[in-house]
Amino acid sequence: MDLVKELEGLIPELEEGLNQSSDLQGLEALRVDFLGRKGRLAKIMARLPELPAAERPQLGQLANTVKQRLTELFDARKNALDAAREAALVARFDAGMPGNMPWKGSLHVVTQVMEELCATFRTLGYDVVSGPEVETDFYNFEALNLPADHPARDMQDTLYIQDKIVLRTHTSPMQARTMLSRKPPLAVVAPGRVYRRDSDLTHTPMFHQVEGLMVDKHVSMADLRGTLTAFMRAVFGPQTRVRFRPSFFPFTEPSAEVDISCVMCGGKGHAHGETCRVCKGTGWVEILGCGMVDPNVFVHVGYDPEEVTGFAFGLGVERIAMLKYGIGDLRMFFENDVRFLAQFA
Ligand code: 2NL
Repeated sequence: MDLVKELEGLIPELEEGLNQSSDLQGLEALRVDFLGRKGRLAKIMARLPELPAAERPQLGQLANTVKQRLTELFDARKNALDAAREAALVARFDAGMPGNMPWKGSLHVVTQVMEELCATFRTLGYDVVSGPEVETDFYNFEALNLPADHPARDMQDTLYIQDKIVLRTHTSPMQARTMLSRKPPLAVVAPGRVYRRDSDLTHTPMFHQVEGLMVDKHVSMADLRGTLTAFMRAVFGPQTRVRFRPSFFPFTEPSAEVDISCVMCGGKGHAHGETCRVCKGTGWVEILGCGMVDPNVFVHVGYDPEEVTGFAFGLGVERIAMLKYGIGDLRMFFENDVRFLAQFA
C-alpha cells in the first residue's frame, strides 16, 4: 500500500470536508478526524514501521508538509467562517435602535407628595424645617401643652427609647424647637417621619406628617381658614370646597377638623347610581386638623400670649397621597412592590 498516496490524498479530502461544513462545530469534528491524536494523519504515521528504514525519513518529511498544509486549510476555513459570522452580526446591528435601558429609581410617592405639600407652602413664604426623629419628652409633649398627667397623652400610644426619650409622635417638636430658637413673626412647615404604637389595616407604626405653624401679631382664625383653603385648592384643584368642623387638640384652642369636597365624587356623594366609596355618601372627606395655638404653648417656648397669636395644623401625608391618587390600601406604601412604585416614577 502506498503511504505517500494516502498522505497526499488527505489534502483534497479535507478540502472537500471543509467546503461542506459551515459551522464551527463541524469544523472542530473535522479537525479531530484529520489532525487529532487518533486521527487519520496519526494513523498513517503509525504505519511508518511498515516501510523500509531508508524510505522513512522522506515519508516523515512529507508527513510534516501534509500536516502543515492541513493546518493551513483548516485555519483558513475557520477564519472565513468567523468573518462571515461577524459580518452577519454587523449587518443585523442597528446603531439607531434604543439600547436596553437600565431601571431608574424614583422618589417614593409619599416623598413626592410630601415635597409637593412643602413646595406649596414655600410659595406662601413658609420655611421648611426638619430635625430629629428621636425626641425628648419636653419637645414632643411638655412644650405642646401635654404635661405628664394629661389624659391626652393616651390619645396616641408612644414608642419609648428610654425614660423621657421617645420616637416623635408628630412633627410638632420641630415647631417647638423653631419657636425656641427664633422670634415672631415666623411661618414654618415641618415634614417628616413620625411613630406610633399602632399597627392594623389603616395604621402603620411609622408614617409621614406635615405640620405648619404661623405666629405673628394679630394672626386670626380667618388667616387659618384662608391659608388652608388656598393650600387645599393648590393640591386638589381650584374646584375644591373646604369646611371647618369644631374639634379638640391639646395644643390648639379653638381647634377644628378640615374636610374637603370628596375628590372621588366631587361632593355629590354618589356616582353612576352608587354610593361613593371614598366619602361613604357624605360628599366630604376629612383631610387635616388645625387650630389657634394654645396660649400655654406660647408660655412654654417663651412667647408672650398677650403679644402674639398663631395658627397651626397637622396632616398625614399617606392619607393625602391615597386621596390624590385613589389608592385604597395604606399597606401599598410600605410593601415596596416596584410595580406599584413605578407608577409614580
Ligand atoms: C392632626 C392634627 C395638629 C397641630 C397639629 C401644633 C403644633 C404646635 C402648636 C400647636 Cl408647635 N399646634 N400642631 C395643631 C393642630 C392639629 O394635627 O390631625 N394631625 C394629623
